[in-house]
Amino acid sequence: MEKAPKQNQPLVTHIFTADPSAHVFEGRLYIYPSHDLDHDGASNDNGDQYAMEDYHVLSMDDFDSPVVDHGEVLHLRDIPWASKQLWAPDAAYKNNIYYLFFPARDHDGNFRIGVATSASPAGPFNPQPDYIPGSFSIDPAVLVDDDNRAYIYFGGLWGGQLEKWSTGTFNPNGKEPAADEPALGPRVALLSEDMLSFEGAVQEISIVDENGSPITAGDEDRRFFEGPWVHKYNGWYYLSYSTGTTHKLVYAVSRNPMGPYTFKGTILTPVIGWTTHHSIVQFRDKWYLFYHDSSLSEGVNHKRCVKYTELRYNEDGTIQTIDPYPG
Ligand code: FUB
Repeated sequence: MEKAPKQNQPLVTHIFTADPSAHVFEGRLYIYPSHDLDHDGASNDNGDQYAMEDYHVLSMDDFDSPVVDHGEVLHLRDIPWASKQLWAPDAAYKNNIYYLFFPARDHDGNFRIGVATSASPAGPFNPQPDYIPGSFSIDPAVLVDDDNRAYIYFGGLWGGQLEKWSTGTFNPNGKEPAADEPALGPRVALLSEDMLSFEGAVQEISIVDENGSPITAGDEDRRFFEGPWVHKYNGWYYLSYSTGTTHKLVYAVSRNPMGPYTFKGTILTPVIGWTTHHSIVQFRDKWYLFYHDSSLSEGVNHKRCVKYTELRYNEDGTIQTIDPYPG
């Protein structure tokens, strides 16, 4: 058990953690991170350095309480369809069941998205024997809306292979669009009532600028790269994501969970390390950003640590930009 966390400091230091998906379940905060491995293997744009093999769940009663590590809740060896790289997960609650959604490479080397279930938010999680039919790419994030419909958002470029799925089927030579063409958007699908499959077709989300023109692939300060997250505030859907090559967390808003979304601004300026990945959650009367950086390993990209900080809205609903290293 670790001490009570401080804002902008690692939540835990006994393991490397990343990609935090935070939720309030049963009145407590639960964080579903990736569990980074401490290794010196190859590092490349394909993401081979992110060689994670299991998931841990972290939780805390509130921000004044110690962080509990619930230990290993799911391991690669127990997932029949997966071969390697358990990347950024998310969790959801519906039907009195907790669902863990996670990406991994299948036995052909393609990223797919799987589901595992538990009676407890702290796991352990029992994986389905196969990945979600029709799933691809990485970084699932699930929103259970006020009407109890559940939407799954996902996608990521480069190692996450999204550009290889732009036609709907896998093309090993698939490329990002030209700089002046619309960028690839994250994907969204409605989840079936039992949360184990997609209902209807996977759709691409359009992200547009203030004039309604699509954000282009060359607009690397604003285009989607990976790590989609959707939360709801005052009746608006907020889609936030990483810009990858420019290392920002940015957001866009819509009245419809499936978009189109209008680009609004930057949530978090670049952190130490290449990747930036986050979640946004309301706990009691405040909002929080959970994110990661590589400060715990002094800058090693694949040895990251999860942190949190308060997130504030302006009166017009825009989000105040956060500096991860204040003062
Ligand atoms: O943790 C592995 C990958 O790095 C995630 O899936 C991406 O979002 C990036 O954080």
